[in-house]
Amino acid sequence: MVASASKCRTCRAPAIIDLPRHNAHFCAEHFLQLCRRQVTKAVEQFEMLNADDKVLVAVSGGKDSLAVWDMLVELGYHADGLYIGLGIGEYSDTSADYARAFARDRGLHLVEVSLRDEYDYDVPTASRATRRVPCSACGISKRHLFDSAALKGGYTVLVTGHNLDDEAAVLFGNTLRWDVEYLARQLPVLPARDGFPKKVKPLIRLTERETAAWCIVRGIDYLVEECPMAVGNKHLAYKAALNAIEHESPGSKANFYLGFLDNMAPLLAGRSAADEHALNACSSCGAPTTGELCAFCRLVERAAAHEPVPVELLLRKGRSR
Ligand code: Q46
Ligand code: ZN
Ligand code: ZN
Repeated sequence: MVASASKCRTCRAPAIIDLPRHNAHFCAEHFLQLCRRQVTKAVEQFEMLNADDKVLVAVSGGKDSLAVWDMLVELGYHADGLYIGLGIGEYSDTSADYARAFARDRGLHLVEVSLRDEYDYDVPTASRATRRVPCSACGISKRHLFDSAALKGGYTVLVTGHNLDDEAAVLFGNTLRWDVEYLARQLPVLPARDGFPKKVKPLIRLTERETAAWCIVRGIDYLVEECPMAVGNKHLAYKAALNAIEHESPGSKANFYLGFLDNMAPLLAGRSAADEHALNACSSCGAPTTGELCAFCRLVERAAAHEPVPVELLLRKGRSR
């Protein structure tokens, strides 16, 4: 990760990582300290968590979600995990193993929900049945199940592992389209309202390289493989573009996203039409929605009636496009 002669900025011991955007190298101990400080700073600046919150962390088995769960427990929060079995072939089976092993080894509680077992469908089938791209069907499912699991379990906050790279890439996409509606809602904290739990993103000040390094230093085994459905996703192209800029000009990514939060987000407050719609209860599941039936129940209706679609079928289709 780093040239062997480099020394930690704080203690001058041999460094294990260089962080060009901080123009410094760090040893393991002071790297972890920097990560904790960045998370604490985000939590405090945006009033994400209180000491007495009951926290539910959405975990996928990947580096970000396991790192944020680990950090919050280490910082003294009461935090349980939530794993959603999306039914994306082998990827989902392996990701579940990582999430379970993490929880088991640390004596933590993992709530599990399986789309196939509990709702009779999986993401590839929902994608085919609703003619949506897999990530759209997946997103509708995850958002609904995050909300319902948090409310059912009496959790006060739902945490996701979105990091600086994720948020900067989403911001980049929203800016390229000047999508004011999405820009106005791209905040690291969404307050609880009308049957939705509070949702927060404590990793917004850490890059994915840093969360991966956190896991390595802390001995956390995580699933390195990305979801096979992400191939060809625009999000990955935006990340690559931002990485190229970051390489030339370290710190650009943080300036872009954190600068947006400081300078632009306040100007957009109140510009989201979604905040204005009156919500009523879904006639099937009771979740808040603008229509009669919520998007999740409409998706389940069609996906559960469809014969199961193996993930390989969608991947083959993706390759031949
Ligand atoms: S899990 Fe789901 Fe992601 Fe896979 S299908 Fe897309 S949204 S890429 S975070
Ligand atoms: Zn040090
Ligand atoms: Zn519903």
